[in-house]
Amino acid sequence: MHSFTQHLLKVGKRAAFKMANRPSSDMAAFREKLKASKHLVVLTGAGVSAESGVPTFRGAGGYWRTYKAQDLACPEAFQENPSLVWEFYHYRREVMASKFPNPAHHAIAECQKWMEKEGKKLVVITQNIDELHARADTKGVIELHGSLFKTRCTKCGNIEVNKDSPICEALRDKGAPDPDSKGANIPEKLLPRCGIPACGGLLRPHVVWFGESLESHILEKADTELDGCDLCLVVGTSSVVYPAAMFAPQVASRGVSVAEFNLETTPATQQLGGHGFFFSGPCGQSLPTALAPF
Ligand code: BJW
Ligand code: ZN
Repeated sequence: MHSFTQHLLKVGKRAAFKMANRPSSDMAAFREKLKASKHLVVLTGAGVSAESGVPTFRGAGGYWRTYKAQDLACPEAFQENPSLVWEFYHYRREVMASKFPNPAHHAIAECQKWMEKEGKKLVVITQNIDELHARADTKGVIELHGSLFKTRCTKCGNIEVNKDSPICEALRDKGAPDPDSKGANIPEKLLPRCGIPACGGLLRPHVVWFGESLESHILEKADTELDGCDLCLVVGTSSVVYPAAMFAPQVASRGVSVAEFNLETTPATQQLGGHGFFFSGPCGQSLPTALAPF
């Protein structure tokens, strides 16, 4: 055969393969899968809280002062300047007082309720630390990256729920986000300290920073759900941060349908395959339709 014809055939085959393996945006077909599902996993990222007014990490609002969130969400930053990192987390804790779950969080929580009534299971695995899923009344949320409202002692390891506002007097009125704000340089002894009298160590936010391992019991719980689910939703995550970025491909490789809800495609989208779904647009609009009770 003429090499040019061969080339055309190859290109055509590749295009046909791509088309067949492209995720579908057929909502009715997705709803059929949902109706049949007995074990649904919903993996969420910052985009699920975006319509509540919580900034995402890699979007335009992902800066605090002149720092990218990722620059402060690492152990090196805390070691170098715990005051600055505490100002950042103190600010984010205070901001959450004026933020509320949005229709996406509520749709997931409602779906969990009706699935449970039918003897089925919906489990949320979130990368978010804002606790908005729990505030929407979703039960048993698996928090991969910890919580803004928990502290961990750097000396004795004690973990505690802490919803104090401010978390300590020295942080009162600190943490302003504008780029020209100066660091408060709070001495370590005035930063949040461990309440265990014999300890008194420096507290840190109980969150997972870059380069740190996720808690093994949390990862095991997540793995069990991912291995047992028969449908998976991936909502509002850029799918670039590991290990969460592996979860959708891991489920799709078992031949299970994964439905992605995002404003834009992500590295996960190409790995959903022909049995996957992609729904473009704000999830506060798409999820209430997708997860409406039957
Ligand atoms: C909407 C929307 C709307 C907006 N509707 N959608 C393997 C390969 C390469 C690197 C690594 C690897 N394994 C580990 C690493 C290193 C590292 C990593 O992944 N780096 C990558 C960046 C390359 N991972 C780690 O260090 C992890 N630890 C680990 O694996 O330990 C073992 C190990 C260590 C080192 C090397 C090898 C192994 C720990 C990761 C911890 C992440 N921590 C943070 C901070 C948490 C605390 C805090 O909040 O301050 O977690 S970083 C930040 O990213 C945060 C988020 O949970 C996480 C994910 O971000 P997310 O949620 O996806 O947000 P965005 O902003 O990125 O995306 C928002 C999306 O929403 C976008 O797609 C929008 O389009 C969309 N959207 N509005 C629908 N209305
Ligand atoms: Zn302690």
